[in-house]
Amino acid sequence: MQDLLDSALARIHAAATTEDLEAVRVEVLGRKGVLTQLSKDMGKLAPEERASRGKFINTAKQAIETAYEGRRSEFERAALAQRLDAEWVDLTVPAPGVRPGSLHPITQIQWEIEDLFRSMGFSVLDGPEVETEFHNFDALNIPPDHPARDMQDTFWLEGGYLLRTHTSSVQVRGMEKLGPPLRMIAPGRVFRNESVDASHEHTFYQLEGMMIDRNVSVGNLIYFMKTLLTAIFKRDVTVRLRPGFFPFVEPGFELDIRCLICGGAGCPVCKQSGWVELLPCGLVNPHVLRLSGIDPAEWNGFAFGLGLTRLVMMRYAIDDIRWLQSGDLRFLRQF
Ligand code: FA5
Repeated sequence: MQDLLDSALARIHAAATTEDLEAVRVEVLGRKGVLTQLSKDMGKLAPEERASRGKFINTAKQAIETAYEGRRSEFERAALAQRLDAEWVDLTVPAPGVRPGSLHPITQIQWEIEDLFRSMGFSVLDGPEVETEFHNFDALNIPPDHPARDMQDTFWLEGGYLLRTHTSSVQVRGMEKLGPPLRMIAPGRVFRNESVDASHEHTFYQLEGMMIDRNVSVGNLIYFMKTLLTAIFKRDVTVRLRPGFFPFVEPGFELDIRCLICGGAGCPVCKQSGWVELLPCGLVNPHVLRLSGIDPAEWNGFAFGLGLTRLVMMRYAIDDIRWLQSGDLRFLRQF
């Protein structure tokens, strides 16, 4: 009888499929199974044999059931592992044939500059592209007959509105809304009705900056401009500061960068001059502060208007501004 138990256990362990396993179970424990038959035959035994037979049957039944359950859960685990293997999907694998998109180089640099200025306590402001004449011109000390208006050919809209010609309009909104002390930058799209060439677009990006506080000096302005250019170019770049005229700053400067396309030798981007106008800036004209309700006896500040599109051209040595809005994927895939 011990043989019966041993062989049943061996067959259970050796069962290669659930069907084999089930067959052993039925053969041994089933209604007509060997052990069941042995139990039924107990009545035929002499009483002294019955006890030991009963004990054996119970022990054997328990051992077989335990072995059966163990083997059955092995089969279940293997089936589950097989199913998981078959169904496993890596959701991070890019779909075949689909190229992931990327951020436009202007957006990349804009975000870099935003992070830099945020780390120096500046807020990032947004303003409307459709502007009032007041915010784009008058509040910046550019009245209707002022020659500076001619320098920024304007797309006029109905009702006296216009497409903003520069992000300086957001300076005005920042001063009106937040008041002094103020540290803000305002990146955005601007529009000018001018003919397009290698360095001029009708639609391009600027990034305005303004700081208003007590005792702000040209030294503060130069410090922030240097920090900005060092962070963007990550190397020494040659710049020059020359007087610049903008009615909303006094004194005003033009900060030019040595052309990184030609190294200063002259090319269409720098109009053969070796220098690219990049960063006009200056100390805010007291009259502009007054127009926005800020007392110039107590407060002063600096402002700058970075040519963001041109900065991107210099950073990546892009030799024609028209690439940037071309939508040409061969160009965009490089970034
Ligand atoms: C202005 O727009 C002033 N609002 C800047 C300013 C702000 C001065 C605060 C002082 C204080 P400007 O017209 O020079 O200035 O334009 C600023 C920059 O925009 C230029 O240096 C140049 O880099 C860029 N820019 C101007 N016109 C174009 C154009 N058509 N295409 C691409 N970039 C341009």
